[in-house]
Amino acid sequence: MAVLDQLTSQQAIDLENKYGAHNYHPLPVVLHRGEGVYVWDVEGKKYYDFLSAYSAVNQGHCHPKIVNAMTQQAQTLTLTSRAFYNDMLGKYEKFASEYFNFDKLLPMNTGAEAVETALKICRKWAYEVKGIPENDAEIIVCENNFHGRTTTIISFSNDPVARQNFGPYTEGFIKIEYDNLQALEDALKANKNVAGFLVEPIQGEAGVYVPSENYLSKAKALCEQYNVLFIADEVQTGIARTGRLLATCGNCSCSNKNCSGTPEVKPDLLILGKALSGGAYPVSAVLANDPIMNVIKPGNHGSTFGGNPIAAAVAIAALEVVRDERLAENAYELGELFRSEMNRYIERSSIVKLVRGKGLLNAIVINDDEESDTAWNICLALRDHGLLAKPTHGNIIRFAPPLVMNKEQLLDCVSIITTTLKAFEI
Ligand code: IF1
Repeated sequence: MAVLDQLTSQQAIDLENKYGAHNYHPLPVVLHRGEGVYVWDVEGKKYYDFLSAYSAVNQGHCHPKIVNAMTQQAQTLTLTSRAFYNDMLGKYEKFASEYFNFDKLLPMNTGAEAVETALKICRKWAYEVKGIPENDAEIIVCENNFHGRTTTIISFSNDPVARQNFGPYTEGFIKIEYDNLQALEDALKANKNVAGFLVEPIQGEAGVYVPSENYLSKAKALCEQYNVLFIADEVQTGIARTGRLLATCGNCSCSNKNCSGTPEVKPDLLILGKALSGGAYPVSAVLANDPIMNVIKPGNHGSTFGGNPIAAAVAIAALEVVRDERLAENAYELGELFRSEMNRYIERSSIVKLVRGKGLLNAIVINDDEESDTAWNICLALRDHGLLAKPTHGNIIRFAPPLVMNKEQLLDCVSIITTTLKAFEI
C-alpha cells in the first residue's frame, strides 16, 4: 500500500500491531483530524475528546494561533542547537519566566526530561548550597507517583508494570504516603541529608487523587523549615487544567478571580510540560529563582532540541492563548458544573461511586474492583456515543476535555456520559 493511501481503522490498527512495539493498549479508535474540543476518526465519525492527550491539548486541537506560530517559525529556523544563540529562545525565556513569576527557565522537551532536570538541579543545590556531603542527597517522593518513564524516575515508582525488570534502580529516594504531612515531617526529621520533596499537586495516574485542603501549603512550610526544595511536578496539573494557571498557584500571574483566598504555594522548582505547547510540539521546562538555578553551569546539562526556535515560538503562543481565552476561569467554572451535574447523577447511581477532581481534571470511580473491565467497557460505550476517555485503573475513568470547551458542549457531554452509564446500572 502506498504511504499516503487513506487507511481504514482496522488497517491502521493492524499496522501498529505488526510493526510497532506493544508498549500501549489503546482504545480501538483511529483518529485522523482534530479541531478544538473535537476529533474525527478515519471513517469521519466525530468525538468529544475527553482526554486531551493526557492534558497536553488544553488549548484545543490545532489551535490556529499555535499552529500559525509553529508553521511560521518552521519556515524561518527550526533548530540551531545550543552551540549557538537563536533569536527566539531568550524571548520565550523572558516571557515564560515573567508569566510564572520566576527568575529563570531551563528548556527541555518531554515531561520526564524536565523531571530529571529538576532532580539534577536539586541534588547540585544540595551539595553546593545546602552543604550535604557528596553522593548523600536524598529526595522525598510520594507513593503512587507518576513522573515519567526514565530509569531514574521508575526507580521511585511503585507501579510494578512500570518498573519490574528495569533494574538496577537509582538510589537516593525516600518514599512516603501522599497527602500525609506527618509522614513528610517524620522523613525530614529522620534524614539530615534531604535535598528536596517532589510532589504532584494532584496525583493523575493514581486516579486524579486530590490531596486535603492546605496539604501543599503545609508541605511547603515544612520544606522551608528543613531547608529542603519543594519541587512541584505540574506537567499534568499546570497550564490552567485545574481551574488555575497552576495548581500550586503561588503569586503566578493568573487572572482567575476565583483564585483569591486559595492557599498560595510557590514551588522552589516548577516542572511544566504537556500543555506548555498546547500539544503541538514536545516542550517542557523547569523554572526556578537564581539562587537555585544558578548552580547549573555550562556543560552540566542540556539537550539538542531543548530551547529550539519552534518550541519557543509555540510555547509563547500556547501561553498567550491560555491568558487571552481565560482558560483557567473557564476550567474552573466548567469543572464546578461538571462535578455538580455528575453528583446529581451519582445520587441515584449504583454503578458510579463518586466524582472527584479540580477544574477540568476529574475522574469517576466505578463501583467495581480494580481488576474488573467495567471502566474499559464503559469507555468503549462512550466511544460509540461520540466521547473519548480512558480508564486509569480498572475502575477509574479520567475526564479531562480541552479547556476551550463551552457550557453547552459540556452539558452535551454530561448527557452522553450519563446516558452511557445508565446502560451499565445494575
Ligand atoms: C504515558 C498517566 C497522564 C505526568 C507527570 C511527568 C510526566 C507525566 C505528572 C512525564 C506524564 C503521561 C505520560 C503517559 C501517560 C501519562 C499520564 F496516565 F500516566 F498519568 F498524563 F495522566 N509528570 N504523564 O503525568 O511526561 O515524559 O510523558 O512528557 O503514556 O506514559 P512525558
